[in-house]
Amino acid sequence: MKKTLWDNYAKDADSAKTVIELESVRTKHLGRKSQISEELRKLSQMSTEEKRICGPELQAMRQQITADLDKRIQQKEQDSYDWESQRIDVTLPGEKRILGHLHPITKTLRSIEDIFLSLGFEVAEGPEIEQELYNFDALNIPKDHPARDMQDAFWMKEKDEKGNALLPRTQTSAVQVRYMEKHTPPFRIIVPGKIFRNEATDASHEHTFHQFEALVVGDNIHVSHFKAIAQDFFSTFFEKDITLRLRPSYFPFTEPSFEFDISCTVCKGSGCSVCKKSGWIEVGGAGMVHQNVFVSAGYERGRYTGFAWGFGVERLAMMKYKIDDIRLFHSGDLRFIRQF
Ligand code: FA5
Repeated sequence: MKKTLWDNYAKDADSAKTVIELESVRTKHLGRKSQISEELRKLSQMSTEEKRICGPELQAMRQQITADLDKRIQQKEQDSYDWESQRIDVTLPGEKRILGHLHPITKTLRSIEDIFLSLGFEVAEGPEIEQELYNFDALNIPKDHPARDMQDAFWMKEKDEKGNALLPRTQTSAVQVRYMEKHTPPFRIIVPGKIFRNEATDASHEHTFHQFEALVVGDNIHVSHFKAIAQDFFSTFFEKDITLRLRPSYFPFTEPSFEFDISCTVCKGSGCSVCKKSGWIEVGGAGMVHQNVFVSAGYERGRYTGFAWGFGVERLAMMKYKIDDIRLFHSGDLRFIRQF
């Protein structure tokens, strides 16, 4: 019986040419309707003695056929593998992959940070959702002060856990008192960050944009320090000699306050469409830190002097890359982004 089972199986297995045919042999010789299954079913009618002999014999035959089939299938798979189609031609040109890259604003922020780090400044940060206290009150802008209208704010419906009114900050100046509360002069920091204003947009105004604040506080800091550092920064940033101009202005948190212009990087001051024929471009506000702000931070009135400025990052990027509409930065238009 054993021999017949094996011979029948081996005959079929030898004539099978493919893996599929070998699988049919498996069904025929090991499946439910196979002879071996038939013999196994008959065991129940046999005597105990017969069962003791035939049972293990049939199981061993099953295992032998299974093992032999597995071996044959593995061999067939190897023989029929199409090695040629898997060959890699290393001389073929590579496929070009589209890589992402940094957004022009991120690039601009990074180059600003690099320049200031090389001048010995530290980079400080603050939250984008800010307390009314740091964004306004501590900066010498009390609630009923008309200067609040200089920057239209969005307000949050929720207050924080201590009941403080919250808003998306309208200026990076909000970080000034936050930083000073925790640090003692002398120090020099820049604060790059995103800010938000409830404004109508046009080619040079966004509701969401970036500023970078500079704050230098110590003994005997004066306007000439500010001018020298700004001159150095702009010449390095634009990789050309830049002339600065300060005009008197008003900010509640600085006294005196300035509006800050640089010579037009496009026409070098002779007058063009970018500078509206004036030869100058306004880039930010600045001034000597008001003593009331130092008092808000817990410093003694009159103990320190310092300067601060807040420059618009998009405006600088527009001049550097010659972009004529600020709204392009957040447009999500890949034709624009891919140029950088
Ligand atoms: C301020 O935000 C003051 N915090 C600046 C400051 C800091 C003064 C420290 C004194 C001391 P102002 O609102 O002018 O000032 O904004 C400063 C700069 O941000 C502007 O000169 C401009 O470059 C940029 N800016 C202002 N509004 C917008 C806007 N809607 N879109 C894009 N850039 C803007």
